[in-house]
Formats: sequence, structure tokens, C-alpha cells
Amino acid sequence: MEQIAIISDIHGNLEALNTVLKDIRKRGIKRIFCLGDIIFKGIHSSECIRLIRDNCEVIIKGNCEDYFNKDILSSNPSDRTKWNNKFLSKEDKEFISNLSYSYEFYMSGSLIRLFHANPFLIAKATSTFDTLERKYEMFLHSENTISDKIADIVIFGHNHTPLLDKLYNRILINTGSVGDSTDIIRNDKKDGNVKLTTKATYLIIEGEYGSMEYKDALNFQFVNLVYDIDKEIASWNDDFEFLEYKNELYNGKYRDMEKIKKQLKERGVDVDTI
Ligand SMILES: [Mn+2]
Repeated sequence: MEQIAIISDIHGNLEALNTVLKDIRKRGIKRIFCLGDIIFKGIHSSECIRLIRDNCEVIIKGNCEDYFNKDILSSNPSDRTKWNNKFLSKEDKEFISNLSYSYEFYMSGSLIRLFHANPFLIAKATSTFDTLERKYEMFLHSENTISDKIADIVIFGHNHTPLLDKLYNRILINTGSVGDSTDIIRNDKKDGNVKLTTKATYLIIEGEYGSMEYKDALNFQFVNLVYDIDKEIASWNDDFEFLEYKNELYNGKYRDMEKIKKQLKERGVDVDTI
């Protein structure tokens, strides 16, 4: 059986990416697939693009790649375009603008589909709190998917929080994040384990790659790695300061938590009792 490493949401964090790549190499895993959000937040976005290009066989576009290449298409200046021009080369921008939306393959008889967040929208993923119907939409095909089949297994990123959910005999998996691991459901009363939620996280799948027969095993493993957050932050130079990102790295606390809480409350979820 073959193992494939699936990594996502690196966000320019070179220390976290190097730690993950080293671990994958140590395990002898040859195939690495990346689900996007290589860039933005961390200063090392260009170096991360280089490493991903050198190491990954499949590279999917994330919402950050989608957003940051917009200056190629438009002359409309924005803060993000300024950030983009400061940290990415022309070649980087061309590269991220040409990434594919999704990828799919068979493994041990199951059709596995990959995308950054959702088959229909690049920046909207399902979460633990969604209804079964909303989660089921993740398995449907769209104009962005390669085939028009309903997937058996969907693997996505975007939320920065690992998830494994089984529904209607299908499997929904979030890989977690390499460079910006956060726990979106953590609250001040029951605040979880900060040291766990800020580790570099990725997924290993194991099975018969390319096989449409159900006869072989299919296994999943989440890997959580300690990496040197202090070293990553110390490498930021003086003109780069993203306090929210620093807070995410040190505390695993998502910057938009208040917004998410509000959205969840509107959907009837009492986040304080989770
Ligand atoms: Mn992301």
C-alpha cells in the first residue's frame, strides 16, 4: 500500500512547512498533495511557494491564492495587493493564478476528491456545526470538479481545524493546517489545549493509489508536529508585523472568532456550551 501526505494552509510559515516536509521525508512518503493557502500572513510566502512547487505532485488553489493574484486582472489597488507586490514575485503570482480548483483519484476503491474549501465556492467550507444536508453538499460535483460523480471521500482544508466525519457512508476530512493551526471552537471557559492546536498538522492517507477495487484497506492518520514558533516569528523583519497572525501562532486563537461565534449563534448553536 502507498501513503500520500496531504498538506494545506501553510500561510507563508516556513518553519512549520520545513518541519512537515522533514517528517514526510523521514516516513519515506513520496507523494505530497497540497490543498492551497500556501501564501499570506507569513513573511515567507515566496519561499513556501518554491518548496511546494519542488515537493508537491498536486497543488490546489486556495482562497488566498485566488484573492492575491487579482492584481494581475485588475489595477484596483488594495491592501492585499500591496502585500502581494511586497512578498511575491511576478513568477509567484503567475504560478498561483494558474492552479487548479480540484483534483480527484481512486484509492482502494473509493473516489477521493480534493479541493480547498467547497465544490462550489473557494472560500466557504463546511464545519462541525453544519447540518447533514450542508455537509452532504461537499460530496456533490460542480463545474469546478473533474468528474460529475458523487465523491466517496472529500478531503479539504480552509478551516485550519482537523475533522473526520462519516455520513451516508461517505467520509469528510479536513486536513488541519500546517502553518496556522487554530481551534475555531475554543472559548475562554473550556479552552482546549493550546499546545495541540498550534502544532503543524497534516494528513496521511494509505491505500492502493489508483485502484477502483474495494479489496484493499484505506487508512487515515492525522499528524501533529511541534515546530519552532519563536524561530518563525523571530525571522520576521521590522517592516512586517501581523499581530493577529502572531496571536494565532502563539495562542491558536482564530482572529475572526467573534464573527464566527455570531454566525453560529444565528444558526442556533450555543458556542459557550460546546
Ligand atoms: Mn487558510
